[in-house]
Amino acid sequence: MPSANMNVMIKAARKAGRGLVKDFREVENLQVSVKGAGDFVSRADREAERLIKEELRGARPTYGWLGEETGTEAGEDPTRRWIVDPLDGTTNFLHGMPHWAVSIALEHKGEIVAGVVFDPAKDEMFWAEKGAGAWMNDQRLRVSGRSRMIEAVFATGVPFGGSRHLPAFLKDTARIAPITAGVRRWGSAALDLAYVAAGRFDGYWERGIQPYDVAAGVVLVREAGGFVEGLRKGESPVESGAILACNAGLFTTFSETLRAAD
Ligand code: 2AM
Ligand code: CA
Ligand code: CA
Repeated sequence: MPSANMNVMIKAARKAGRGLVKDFREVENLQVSVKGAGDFVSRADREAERLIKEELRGARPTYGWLGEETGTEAGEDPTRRWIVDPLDGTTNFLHGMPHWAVSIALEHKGEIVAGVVFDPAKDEMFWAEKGAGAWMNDQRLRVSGRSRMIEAVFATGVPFGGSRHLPAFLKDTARIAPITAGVRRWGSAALDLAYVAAGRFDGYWERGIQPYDVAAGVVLVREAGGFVEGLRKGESPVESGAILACNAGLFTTFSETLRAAD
């Protein structure tokens, strides 16, 4: 049974999802000019964040806030904070590709205790709460059982637009790609982690990410029996900007391959 907080998070994600689906249809139907598309999408994600904030702050007015579009706001309760990316996978959205999501996490005393990643185009609601398991709609999730790298498929993100993380990413890929069944770049960090939780991807790594990209996904993977760590040993996967996640059987090989000294 989802908790009261989880019901609030799911309701907020659905509400934002409904608005985003309408906007996405306009993009798909080419009613948005290529020139105006960037502005259209930034309006869509600002509106989605507004809806989410209204819902979450309405239900839990004392909690703090971190949202991609509106930044941070301290709450009366310094121990609890919502972490929200209203639209993760913006580039897919803009190009009419149905692979994007709403991501909402709840942090308590510095730890992510609940997360929702909602893919409205496929009506897949991924949700997890610490100690209560990970779910997709009403189906329990479990990470994959593959323990051989050569059978495993990994998701990642390619650093964009002149990012300083590109050389390290190329090194990672040179190590991982030759020993695995495949590497995918689908453009939504939140869904990459949800798919690891669902056993679709066997693992995921990325550099140059923000807390709101991965906060909800981290609890999904852990509650589905997977491992999540900072790419640099000992660092936070949510705060450090570099993350790895996978099932238990692959963890040693995957993490050691990515962390190997040059
Ligand atoms: P976004 O769609 O919310 O921007 C994919 O690798 C991840 O990187 C996604 O979580 C995506 O989030 C983020 N991303 C993609 N392009 C980006 C850009 N130009 N600037 C910042 N983040 C980006
Ligand atoms: Ca994002
Ligand atoms: Ca976003």
